[in-house]
Amino acid sequence: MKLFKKILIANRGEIAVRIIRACKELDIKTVAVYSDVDKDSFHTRLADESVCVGPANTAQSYNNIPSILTAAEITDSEAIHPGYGFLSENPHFAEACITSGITFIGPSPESIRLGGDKAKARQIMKRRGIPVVPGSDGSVVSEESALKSARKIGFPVILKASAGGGGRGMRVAKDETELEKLYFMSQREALAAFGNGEIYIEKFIPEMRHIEVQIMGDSKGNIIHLGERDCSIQRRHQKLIEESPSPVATEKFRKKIGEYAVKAARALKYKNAGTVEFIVDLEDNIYFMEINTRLQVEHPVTEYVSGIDIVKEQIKIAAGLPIELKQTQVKLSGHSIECRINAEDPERFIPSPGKITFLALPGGPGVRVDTAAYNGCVIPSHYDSLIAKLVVHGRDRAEAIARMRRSLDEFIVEGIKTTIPFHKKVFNDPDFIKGDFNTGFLEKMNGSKQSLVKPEK
Ligand code: MV4
Repeated sequence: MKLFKKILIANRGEIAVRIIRACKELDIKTVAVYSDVDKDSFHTRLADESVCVGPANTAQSYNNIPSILTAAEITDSEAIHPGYGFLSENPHFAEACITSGITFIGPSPESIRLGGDKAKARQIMKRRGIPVVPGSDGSVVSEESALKSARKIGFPVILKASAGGGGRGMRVAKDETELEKLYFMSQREALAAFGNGEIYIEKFIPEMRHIEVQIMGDSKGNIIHLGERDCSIQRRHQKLIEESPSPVATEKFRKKIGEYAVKAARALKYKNAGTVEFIVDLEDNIYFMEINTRLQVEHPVTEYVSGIDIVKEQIKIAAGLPIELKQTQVKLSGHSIECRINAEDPERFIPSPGKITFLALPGGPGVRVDTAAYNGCVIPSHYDSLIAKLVVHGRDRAEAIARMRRSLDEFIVEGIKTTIPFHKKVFNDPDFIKGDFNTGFLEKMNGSKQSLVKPEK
């Protein structure tokens, strides 16, 4: 049975390539969309058809809803896969697809809306009995209510934007005087960045691990999880390395965090693939942080340990098929790690766009590279700097680390700077090798100031 005849991929780069690959394996025709500067990009070549949706500027192309829907209509596409970023978590887009009679490969507009309101999501989860970090009940509506809530939970507190996620607009206040200042600062920043100034408050957890759980729901209400990913190695709230399983997870821990994740997904009547993010403190206490209602960049590590093709599952679920696996049939094996290879100066992490004059990709046992880069391609300056995901799998963490190290050595990119040298450093760090790291790791490794808490004078 054919799931769909044709799918339009509303994205670019490595994730568009990833989705086209899943479609090909399912014998589904593909339509790529591209902006002027992506005319010669790999995703455009790989798809059966391609449509220009506008100029380089994303507001006029990849984020342009009428343009994307028109491209779907003129090509007779039955469904749209949004990938990550761009329109993937835009409830209006999901709604517009449905209204146009096109299947949106993702959750319902209502789930997307709730997931996008971080303060509301926290409140919903708390009421369902899922532990959340002590903090405000929903958003704080005034400076006074922010102060009241902070006094109750105790300083330091962290201010987060309800519409944010991923760390933008975040501020840490160590006392009342700071909170007064930072409340308005956060609000202004959130308003400017997201068009929504709503702020909520959490107790600041100084040394946390960021651990997230891959979930899948179908239209019959079945929900399963595919284990956790540890994403604690971040810089300026950009994940750089992800792995599964987490070096701190025991069977018991996985069962507990998995149950919380499935419960969180149920609360939103979740269908399709999603991720529930948690904060894990030094005593292994688990707290719900937020739910991401899209396919994530780091999904391949879960694919490697679970043996499940998450993108193919997304397409089957969108076509109305049930998830075939029961939770007890999900078998996780070995260890997988991903390095995000960005077109960036590895010292200063500033973008390094331009022409790739020579490219050699690593390979061999247990190595996967997801990329849209090729010899002679041009990395435009207009988009995300992620150019490749280097993903390895081994029987255990030590084998995965060994495979990553030799793969980083095999990986040659000339013409632009990449984060490969940074990754080589991390994979030689004794604490990383021991699995002894948390979100303060990069700061510790090279003394770089990425801390949210200003050092005392
Ligand atoms: C926190 C936190 C401490 N306490 N929440 C959330 C999004 C992520 N990008 C940063 N986040 C944090 N949330 C509470 N209640 C500290 C961080 C954080 C962090 C988290 C993961 C990886 C690196 C980080 C670096 C600084 C702060």
